[in-house]
Amino acid sequence: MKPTENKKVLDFVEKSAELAQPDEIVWIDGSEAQTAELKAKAVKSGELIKLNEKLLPDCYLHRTKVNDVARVEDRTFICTKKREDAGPINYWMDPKQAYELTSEIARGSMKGKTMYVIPYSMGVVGSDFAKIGIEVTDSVYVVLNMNIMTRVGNACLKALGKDGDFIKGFHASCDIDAEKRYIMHFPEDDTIISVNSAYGGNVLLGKKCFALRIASYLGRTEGWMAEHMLILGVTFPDGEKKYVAAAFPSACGKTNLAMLIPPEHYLKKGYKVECVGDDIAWIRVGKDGRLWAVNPENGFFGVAPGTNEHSNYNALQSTKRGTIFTNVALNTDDMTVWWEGLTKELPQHVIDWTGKPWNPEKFDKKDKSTCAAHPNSRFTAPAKNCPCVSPDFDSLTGVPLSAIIFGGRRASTTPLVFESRDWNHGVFIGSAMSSETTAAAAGATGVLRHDPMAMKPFAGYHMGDYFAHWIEMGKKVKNPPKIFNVNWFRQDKDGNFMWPGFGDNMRVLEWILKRCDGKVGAEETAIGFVPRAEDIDLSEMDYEISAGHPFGIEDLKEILKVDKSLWADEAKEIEGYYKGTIKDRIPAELWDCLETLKNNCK
Ligand code: OXD
Ligand code: MN
Repeated sequence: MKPTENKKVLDFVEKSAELAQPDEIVWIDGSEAQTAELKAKAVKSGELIKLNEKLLPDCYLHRTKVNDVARVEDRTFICTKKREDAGPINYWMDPKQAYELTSEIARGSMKGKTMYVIPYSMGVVGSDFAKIGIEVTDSVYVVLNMNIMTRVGNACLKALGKDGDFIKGFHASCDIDAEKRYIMHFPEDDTIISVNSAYGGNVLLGKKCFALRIASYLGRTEGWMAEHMLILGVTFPDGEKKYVAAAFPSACGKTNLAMLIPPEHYLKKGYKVECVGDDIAWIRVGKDGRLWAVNPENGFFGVAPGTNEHSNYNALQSTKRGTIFTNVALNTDDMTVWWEGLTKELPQHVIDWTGKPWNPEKFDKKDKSTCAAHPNSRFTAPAKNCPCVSPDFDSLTGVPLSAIIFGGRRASTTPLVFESRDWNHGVFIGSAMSSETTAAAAGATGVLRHDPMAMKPFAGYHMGDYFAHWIEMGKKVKNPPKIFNVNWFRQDKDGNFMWPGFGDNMRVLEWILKRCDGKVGAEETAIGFVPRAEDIDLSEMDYEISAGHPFGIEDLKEILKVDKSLWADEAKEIEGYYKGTIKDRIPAELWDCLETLKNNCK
């Protein structure tokens, strides 16, 4: 029996089945019994490897094909009727052509297979923020991951009722042929089509495809925002709680910041940090004139390498049960998982992410091809596992934002932290963000690229219009959050990181939140307000920049410095990006900010 009478849902499922021709259709109901059955099926087929039940209960390992390990930005399209509406930095395809092309590829591709229908909600079912999607897929791996990452099952169909609208998602694994891989978005039709991939970011359609690309488009038309941001809450010793949202490009530490453990002396004073979300924020203007945010996801799709007890204890704990690992290494001594950075000692009996025995003697930190785990290997872990998950995680109203933080990976130029002069200047700072590329997307790593608001790969429409939407939102908020920029990645001339990052970022967060309350001063510089070094708490700091060089106030001064000549170059670079890449639709307010920056750096 079909679990819904919603004709639009039934039509979508029928049309998808007509095209892909599966042998059977299974509706995902969200029950534990069905989930257990699917896990057993995936283990039997070899899609999942069951891990040690004692050490990692209900955890599994999955390996993708070696040609399918990251998001593929050059095969990700925004298919609007008018090319210019997708803008200059999205790949565009005519919708008719895109439908024809993907239909051709997907036709008959589920023969002999099961098509699963996943009703899911981004956001708590029934909240004002929540939106429903239906994803059809031929992959059990996708079903099981969506089950962790979103709220899945009959409750979503019930919320949809007989006539409710939803985002249609069609995923067919086909032959995982990289040449025929397409991730298509039709924002004007509320539709996503993904073929020939089985990597998370390309196929868990609720995540980047819906919650960012389609949702950013919806947000613009409906007056809200979908952002690539973590959300965290800080509780002060007096019990007051404040929330912050922060946008960093992929694999730049959003999960680490979202789950930060403050240094010991902060904990002793009673500070607490709680995680509301690690990747995506949906933000609306509340009745009180503040911005309110929810995390529409229900789990973490985090980068595994580098995660360990010290770097991110909370993330590691989150992966201890009910987790699906993708492309990490398998430790055959005890059927647990391993990745570079998990332990100092290298395990001796390991199968690498491609399924081959790994030779620890050949491991060379600097050569990614010798790694046991893929650099973009991931864990899909339920948010409720996280020891510091916020009690507001399931809040229907979301949390009010005191600050928005932008950041990127910059070896030079950008100071540890600075504050914008006002909302529009903050939008300018976000629009001018650039960062060194990481393994989260296919292509070279370590190359500096512009990534406005960390949304370069995720804005579902013209980037100039997206900037204008930010400016418009600023006009609607009576009490806007203050906007900051941070850079945890400054390097000295020998390439050593000058700031410890991780838990010590609390010191910067404290300054930021004090600024929001007007409790601390700052120095006005050419680029905005920068802390006075003595206003950042450096007590009990334990970091050596390099051998015999413990971090001190002089180092802090160095990474707070604003070098006008570097910023004059940066202004030229931003101007080149605006004029040469975005080209049009950039709001006048941002050109004014650029002019001010140029003048300030003369
Ligand atoms: C992610 C990404 O997976 O940004 O979150 O690539
Ligand atoms: Mn992300």
